[in-house]
Amino acid sequence: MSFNPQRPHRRYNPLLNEWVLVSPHRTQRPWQGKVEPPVPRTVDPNCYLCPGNLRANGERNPNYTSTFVFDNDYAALSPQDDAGEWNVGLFRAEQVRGLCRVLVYHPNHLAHLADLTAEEMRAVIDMWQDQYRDLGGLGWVRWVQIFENRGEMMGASNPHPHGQVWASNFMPSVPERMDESLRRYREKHGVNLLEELAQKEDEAKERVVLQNPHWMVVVPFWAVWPFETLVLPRFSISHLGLLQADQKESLGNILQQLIRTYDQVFQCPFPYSMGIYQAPANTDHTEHWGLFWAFAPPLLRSATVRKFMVGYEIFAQAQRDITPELAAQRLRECAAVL
Ligand code: H2U
Repeated sequence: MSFNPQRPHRRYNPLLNEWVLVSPHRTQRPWQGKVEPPVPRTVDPNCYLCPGNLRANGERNPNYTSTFVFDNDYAALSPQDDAGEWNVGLFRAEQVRGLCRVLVYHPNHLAHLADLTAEEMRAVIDMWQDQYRDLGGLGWVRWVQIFENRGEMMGASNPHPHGQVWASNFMPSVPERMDESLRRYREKHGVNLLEELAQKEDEAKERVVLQNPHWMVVVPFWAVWPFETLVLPRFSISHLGLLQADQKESLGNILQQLIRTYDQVFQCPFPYSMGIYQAPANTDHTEHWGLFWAFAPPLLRSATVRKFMVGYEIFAQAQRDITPELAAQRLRECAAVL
């Protein structure tokens, strides 16, 4: 097979059954678009996530000393499914049920994940695990989505480090597609796609950014965001509830290393959306699933120039300029100076 990755091509994403257009020759194009000023990190005495402070709904936070979880005061989902339904020709709507919680990592308003001690990071992982067990333990929950938006550029409404969890009685569209792809792959090839992916990336090495005995960070072959990564386990595991103590310790370590690496790329707190994928809850057959973290950071050229998902990408298909291999190399270089 002959393949010149420096020429325009498209790459297949087997997780989502979709393609990304890769146009490496465009990296030289001039940029006169939007430049965003860096956001200074300052303490806000009225922060609604800080210990002892008032939230927008008038409730007061406890004087918490570690992690802190509360029901989102502006939840996107409600535990009551009382909307009814509408099913008239093309126009279809269904009632849904769910819970949304805010997951605060630490009392310190300025401490990000990578700033935490190993013990504090472990508390965050324990919190994710508890949330999956607790919400997945509700018989009606199908999908537990844990995520974090870091930085104003990614829509974080407050710099105090926090994530969220949304649990729903339905499979959201992206995991639904992933479920379908993972199931089909297992049926066709008799192996778990995610385990195969970790093994093949380990062999190929060129897209591996970081690794330790339990985990590896790769820029996926089909990455859409310039410095997109996946944190994959090097062992079989389908959900957070099954994580063991030593796996949690090395997970905390590699996640912190990854965030420090990101912060090195453009010498700024690298904005991202991070999401945790794992098997659907209350579902019988999940052998095709795996636990992994996905990081979607928007920065492209500097601390202030981001990639926009617009134009061709809204109407036709995702597109990237620098190749995933080059992005992985750049990230490895940044990791090496830490
Ligand atoms: P983001 O920064 O990722 O938007 O998360 C903050 C969440 O905190 C957001 O979903 C909630 C918002 O609804 N929130 C509260 O629940 N209570 C508040 O007092 C303010 C914000």
